[in-house]
Amino acid sequence: MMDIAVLTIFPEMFASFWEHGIVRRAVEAGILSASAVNIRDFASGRHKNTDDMPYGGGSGMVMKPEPLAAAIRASKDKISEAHTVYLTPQGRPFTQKIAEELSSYKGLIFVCGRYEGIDERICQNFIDDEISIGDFVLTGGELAAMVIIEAVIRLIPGALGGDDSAEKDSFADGLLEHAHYTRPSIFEDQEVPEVLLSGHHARIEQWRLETSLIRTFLKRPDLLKNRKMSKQEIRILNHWQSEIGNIIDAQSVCKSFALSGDEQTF
Ligand code: 4HQ
Repeated sequence: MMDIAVLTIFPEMFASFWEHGIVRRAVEAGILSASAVNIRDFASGRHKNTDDMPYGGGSGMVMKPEPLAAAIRASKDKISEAHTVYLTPQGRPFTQKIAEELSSYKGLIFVCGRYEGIDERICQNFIDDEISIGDFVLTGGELAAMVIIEAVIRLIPGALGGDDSAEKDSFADGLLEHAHYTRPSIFEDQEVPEVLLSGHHARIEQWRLETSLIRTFLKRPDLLKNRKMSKQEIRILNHWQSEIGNIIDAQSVCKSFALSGDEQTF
């Protein structure tokens, strides 16, 4: 059973998130408990302010430390051994590996900032981990928290409804997914690759690995650089390399017969 608390001044943003799809299924399966906590409930004073002007001047507001500290303490009391995450562009870039890491905690607390962010003393004394979902600017950490929560929940055993689809996903083995097709077998003159209709399971698996590898090489070569390849994968890439070599060799033969080099622009 994983326990998740999200600390935010906009808890309503999470209502439909908790009620749909994989999050709802995980809660109904009894493997997840999730809630949004309103930081304002921990603010004091007549106006229950959660933000204030920045020391040193300048534009924008900063989230006050006291309500945040009280809200985090209350969540830590409820969730034993919780790992506390602050969403910020300064955090470590979120990856599937970090999703796997987070999925091993019994409890997660996500702190969502608004405005210019939270008082530095909260970062220093109440936060275990800072994570960014990418190099772009959001208005608050709420959407970033949802992105991370979704990626984490689907890794909890039983969250996807029994089958092994989490292991077969993009990134699970460091490659992009192969192409997918469904009926009809001909759509606007475009046919489904013949091998997929053959019923030959070994050849289908070989085709899928081959398209995964080539797509990864073409679209995200960076993913291949830091990845240990299997013998079969090396065999596939060697095969493509020699096919490409054949094409280049054929060009060289043409060139040697050509009188002018007009076709060769590089
Ligand atoms: N934020 N990845 C919250 C982000 C962000 C990101 C900007 C977080 C504003 C207050 N969070 N502050 N990128 O852009 O996680």
